[in-house]
Amino acid sequence: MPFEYAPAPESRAVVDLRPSYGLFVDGEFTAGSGTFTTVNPATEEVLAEVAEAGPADVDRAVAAARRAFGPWSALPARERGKYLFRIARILQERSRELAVLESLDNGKPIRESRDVDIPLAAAYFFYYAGWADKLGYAGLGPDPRPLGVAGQVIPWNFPLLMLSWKIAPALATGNTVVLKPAETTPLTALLFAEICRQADLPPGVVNIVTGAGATGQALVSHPGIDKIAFTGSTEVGKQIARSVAGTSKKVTLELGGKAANIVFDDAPMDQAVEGIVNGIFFNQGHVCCAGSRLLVQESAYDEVLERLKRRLGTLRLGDPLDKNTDVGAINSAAQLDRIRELSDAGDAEGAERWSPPCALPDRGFWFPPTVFTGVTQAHRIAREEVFGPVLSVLTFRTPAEAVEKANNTPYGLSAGVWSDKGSRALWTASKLRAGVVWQNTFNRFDPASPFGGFKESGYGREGGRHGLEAYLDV
Ligand code: TAP
Repeated sequence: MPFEYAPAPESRAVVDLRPSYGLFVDGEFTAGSGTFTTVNPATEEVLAEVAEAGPADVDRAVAAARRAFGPWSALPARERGKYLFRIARILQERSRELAVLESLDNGKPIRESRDVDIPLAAAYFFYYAGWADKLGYAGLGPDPRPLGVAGQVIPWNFPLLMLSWKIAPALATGNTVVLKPAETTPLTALLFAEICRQADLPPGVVNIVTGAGATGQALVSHPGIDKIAFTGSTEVGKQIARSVAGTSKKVTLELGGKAANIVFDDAPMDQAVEGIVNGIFFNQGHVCCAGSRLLVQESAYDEVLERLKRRLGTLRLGDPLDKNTDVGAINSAAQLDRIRELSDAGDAEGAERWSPPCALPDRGFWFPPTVFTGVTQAHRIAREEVFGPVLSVLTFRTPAEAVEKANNTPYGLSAGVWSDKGSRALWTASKLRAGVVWQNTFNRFDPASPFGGFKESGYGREGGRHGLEAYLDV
């Protein structure tokens, strides 16, 4: 490190953190059946007390969404679009407040919440606002109809962004929603509820029920739900699929991943190393489409590893609100335990662990950027989703071997290919069983592009024109 950085903390003063938050039902904040606390994972400080929704609260929220559905779906489509444009603009206006709150509750660096999460969340609202009055031209028939009430359950890794992926297309197509954020990251969803009020959205169109897994279960099993949109683990996704079998509920599932990031020896190396870092250390690796399996062509192995280690030595881990921070806190103690368990399994199974010198703060949940070499396809760290800043490195000799190894996973959400040769990249992409394949980049998102998985990574698509279909009776 040639010099030290001075601290550059973003101010917390922009956030008006309340001591307690209620459920958002029928346009009002109300009490639930109990409460829980949400903490700052970087310090373990309690941020707020949050209402927990029991089955009766979920029932109230579904009833409110049902009452709102008639008038909302009957609104002229361009009027629905205006509400979405208004919400998108307020997200932009309040972006600093949302970014700070997201970093406080989630532990992600402010650089990411400020430059990625919040701008993208606004972009999804802008994008679907534009579709609201053009549904007849989406290639889904002349008069596609909304489904009714959508029950939506989201995880903690991109709280506001996942909310926007769910709520924006649902509202644009004339549905109403009941959304459950993750237990550890409810705060930006509750600020979004305030934004719905600020935008004068009619009561009941958006309802937010906070709580843990049991609240999610009460929501997805509620008979008044017409459509379920779930993002989370494959295990819970399978439970949901089983619980809706035989009902008329429509379901989309966005589940886990174990993406291969394939680096050929003709890759643009500086770019590739940045892409590897962005692929697995962005958002502490809490990314479903993270490039957690690096496949390097043997002839480039020494060069890639040397450059990668040098680059990792410059990453700054620490206070998520510091604008110089690259790697923030792990979202929860439970997730930290999971990362430790799988990393220990990597050691036990014979892989070689490496981390740059990196002091971890005394309080909070932290894990250093970690690279495992000597990984085989049989190792747990090559097969299971770590959902943390842990990269497994494997090698290959030929393109066919790269493809075979990349596809040797029960998942199929994303993949990356690094090569200067277009024909090689396209050949490889066409053989990969993954919903998204990036070439010479990684972890890029755009509202116009569909996203979703193959195999155990789920079914259905979110984003783009395809994302409309999940909310329409076509
Ligand atoms: P999960 O434990 O599956 O939790 C996801 C959401 O479901 C949370 O809101 C959770 O509530 C709730 N939930 C838990 N049990 C439930 C049940 N039986 N019925 C209904 N809802 C239930 O996953 P996670 O640990 O939060 O997130 C990590 C996983 O999400 C990873 O596997 C990751 O790959 C995946 N993920 C996928 C994507 C896409 S787009 N494919 C995006 C992000 C994350 P609580 O949080 O309160 O427990």
